[in-house]
Amino acid sequence: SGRLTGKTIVITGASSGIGRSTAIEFARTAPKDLKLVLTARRLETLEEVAAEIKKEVGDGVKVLPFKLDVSQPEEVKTFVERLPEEFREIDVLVNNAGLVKGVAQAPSIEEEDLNVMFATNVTGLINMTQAVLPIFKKRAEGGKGDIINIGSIAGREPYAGGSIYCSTKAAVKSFTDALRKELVATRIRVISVDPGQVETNFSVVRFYGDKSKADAVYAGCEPLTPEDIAEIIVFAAGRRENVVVADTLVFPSHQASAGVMHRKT
Ligand code: NDP
Ligand code: 8X3
Repeated sequence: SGRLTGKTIVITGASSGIGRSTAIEFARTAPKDLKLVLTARRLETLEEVAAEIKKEVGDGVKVLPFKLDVSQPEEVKTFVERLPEEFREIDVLVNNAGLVKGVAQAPSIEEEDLNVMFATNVTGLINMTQAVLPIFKKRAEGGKGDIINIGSIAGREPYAGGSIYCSTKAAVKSFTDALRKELVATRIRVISVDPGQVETNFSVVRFYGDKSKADAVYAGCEPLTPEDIAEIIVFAAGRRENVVVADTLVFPSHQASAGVMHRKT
């Protein structure tokens, strides 16, 4: 939509799944004068996404692949100053980077898994928000810009074998909802998108690379595609300035809660 023309958009975790699809969807929706900063740990994969966007929409969209590990506070703190000047006037931050590790239950949860999930999903998201908000707050009317946080059904409904991941997403929900209240006197929009089951690399990462275990998660189901979530993110960012898509929960039709899944046998 015309409302997105000329915007600068930062996406974390843009090398795969929902983040990657969101980058492509923004480019398709606003193929003129958009600036996309694509961040993740894998720079080469980001470069492939950038090439794909260029092939599809041409040179109207400027894409900057940028290596950034959100779990490293020092990298995040210096992120904005390390951007080339033409990409620093950020309008939209999509806090999408996140992961789950394992299905272990207490007291068998690996310390490393616990730490990486919190450092990425929670501290990383908060640090990114704090790095970008000062740019938003300099603008008129108390500030302007969009923070779009990717939560999860897991943040609303914790399940056995997901205690840590669910805790991280509950923390994202609380941070998001508090932030919206803190910024109520501004034009800064705090937007939450909470997906249910989406087929991405998510379950492959959960099972430490075991593809057959990941596939079993979706057996007999028709999960959402990352494009489905990307469309909702881009829709929210493209609304009229006074419209805040504050909170969304998105399921595929066979899913009715974290645990209620209809499987075809
Ligand atoms: P993917 O595994 O496909 O993508 C995850 C992305 O996060 C990758 O681009 C990865 O890039 C990036 N990432 C992971 N760790 C870091 C880090 N430390 N710093 C920067 N980037 C990082 O999974 P999804 O697309 O499914 O996940 C995206 C978000 O959606 C997550 O927050 C997830 O919790 C959430 N979600 C997913 C659901 C699902 O069913 N798939 C449902 C609900 C929410 P790289 O490895 O290159 O760093
Ligand atoms: C991912 C959804 O239910 O697999 O956030 O944890 S779930």
